[in-house]
Amino acid sequence: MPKHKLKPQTYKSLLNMKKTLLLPLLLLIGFFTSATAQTTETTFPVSGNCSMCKKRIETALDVKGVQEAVWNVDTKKVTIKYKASKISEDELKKLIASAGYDTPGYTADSAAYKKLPDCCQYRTPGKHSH
Ligand SMILES: [Cu+2]
Repeated sequence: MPKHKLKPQTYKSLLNMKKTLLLPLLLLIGFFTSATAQTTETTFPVSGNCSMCKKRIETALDVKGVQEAVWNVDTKKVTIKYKASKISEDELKKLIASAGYDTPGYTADSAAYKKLPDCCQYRTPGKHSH
């Protein structure tokens, strides 16, 4: 039987199928809504100079539990969307510090800071060449 010649019976069973699918679909939507609700957003200052710093800071935050990390070169602040069940704000700050950047409560790892290019050494004024 060609597929486009559906009998009324078949339509009915299709409608029934839609009803049966509705419940799991609603459950699925509920699941995603609650998953979104578990996302925590935080913003705090992070020292830095330029787009290279931005890349380094954001790369340091590219870990499990972090959904989005954006460092703003103008405000020198990072905004992180993360799952508090997977990672804590303190851990996020430690990641940034270990990449060589100061953030409230955590001073940059000095070895990592020394490795930064001159232009990125945010503690030395006047070295900013870009
Ligand atoms: Cu830089």
